[in-house]
Amino acid sequence: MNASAIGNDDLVDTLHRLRTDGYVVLEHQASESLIGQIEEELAPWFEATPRCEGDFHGWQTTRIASVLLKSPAAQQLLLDPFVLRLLDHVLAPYCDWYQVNLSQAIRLHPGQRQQFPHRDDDMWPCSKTNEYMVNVMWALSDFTRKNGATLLWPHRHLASSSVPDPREAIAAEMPRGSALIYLGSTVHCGGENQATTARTGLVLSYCLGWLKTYENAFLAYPPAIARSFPKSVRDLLGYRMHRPNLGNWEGQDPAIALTSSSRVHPTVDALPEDVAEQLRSYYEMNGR
Ligand SMILES: O=C(O)CCC(=O)C(=O)O
Ligand SMILES: [Fe+2]
Repeated sequence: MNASAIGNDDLVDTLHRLRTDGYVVLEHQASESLIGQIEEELAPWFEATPRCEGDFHGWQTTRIASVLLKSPAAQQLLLDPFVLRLLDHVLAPYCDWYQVNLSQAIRLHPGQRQQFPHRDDDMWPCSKTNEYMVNVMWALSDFTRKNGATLLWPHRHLASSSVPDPREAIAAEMPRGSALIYLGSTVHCGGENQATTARTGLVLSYCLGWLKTYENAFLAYPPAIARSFPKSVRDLLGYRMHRPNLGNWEGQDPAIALTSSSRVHPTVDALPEDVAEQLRSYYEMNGR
């Protein structure tokens, strides 16, 4: 990974492009050896997993879920420091902490038609005044217009909904190891694969910590599995309390489920400092 070479100017510039265009490409963000390792770990899963069923997920497409388990090396991409710094600006101001929305490897086989243009954040059916999610599509193969590179409609995240003109789409052409970052509000879709070889990407997506996620993290990575993950990954999966009081287990920080199966616990407050202070002054003022 070359994130350490990225300075603050790059962060400001990348954030600006992400917010303005709705997407940005970081070329060669991951090392060839890391991408090779992920590819190797996912190969048997791609071999074994049947093709998707449905017009949205694509009939000539293979998708692999629970990637952080099936490819432990992919956890390094999840924790890419530069990506996390971007999320600190785009998502962190609107939640206690942001979380993994999904991990999904996507292989578009030759003949896969163009996907329906959509906004991923339409999963959450409400009007939005800030971003709810950010996707990172890691290129595990080269992405070209011919093999189905993700199509994006720049600036459409700011516009009203209507099916956009395919002629206005940009194809996120990028070499293997690059990262396409796009907002949940960005109109996009998988391209048509007119090539003779597959296009493979790995989507790691992040969303506000208080949302219901696309992939159920606690079934994908139950305590017996999550226990062996680094804390930084477990935190991103939601093995922590989202203040105030969201996501607890037996009234406690859900992280205790990794070390204890006891079901006899006190329910404890998990409050942000300003709320805790509000409660304290309420009782002080009322003399109790
Ligand atoms: O495969 C791609 O390029 C994009 C897939 C996508 O947008 C989706 O499945 O939501
Ligand atoms: Fe999508």
